[in-house]
Amino acid sequence: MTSKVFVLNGPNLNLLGKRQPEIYGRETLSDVETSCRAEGARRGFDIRFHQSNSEGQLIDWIHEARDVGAAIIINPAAFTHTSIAILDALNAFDGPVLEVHITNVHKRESFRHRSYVSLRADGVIAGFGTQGYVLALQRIADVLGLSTLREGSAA
Ligand code: CA2
Repeated sequence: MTSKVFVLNGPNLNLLGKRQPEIYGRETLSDVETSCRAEGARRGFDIRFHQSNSEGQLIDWIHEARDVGAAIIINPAAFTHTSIAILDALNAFDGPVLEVHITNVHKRESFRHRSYVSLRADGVIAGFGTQGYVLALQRIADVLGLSTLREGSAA
């Protein structure tokens, strides 16, 4: 059966590529989704790609992943630094969890240096731009033991 990998995105990431390109780059969230689906196809993943500005909705998707998901990649955006509720939901998920940040949060304001989600994450990717999502998928493939690329796909 195809492994379902949840790629979850928090508040304001729907504005990616439309505002503050000097900080977050020019790729839109739709471009990120396309890259994740392409990498997912190479790795044999069924990608569940979501974005919400609501904490409750993100938690509901984490709960859904408890039932059907093999792994979670999450950019919780500002909830990274505030949400014990998202941490609690991730703690109830058994598979690998990778935290992704487009920017290097450690180079930014001190309030971005603390991450509740990192208390659960198996790994954190920060500062690699939107490429971080694809790197996270490659890592998930290794962790799940599904690193073989599909025949005919570009590496
Ligand atoms: O670097 C990241 O990926 C962040 O998770 C992005 C969050 C920020 O609160 C975190 O500290 C680090 C902000 C996401 C907002 O994205 C925007 C994109 C374009 C324009 C405005 C906001």
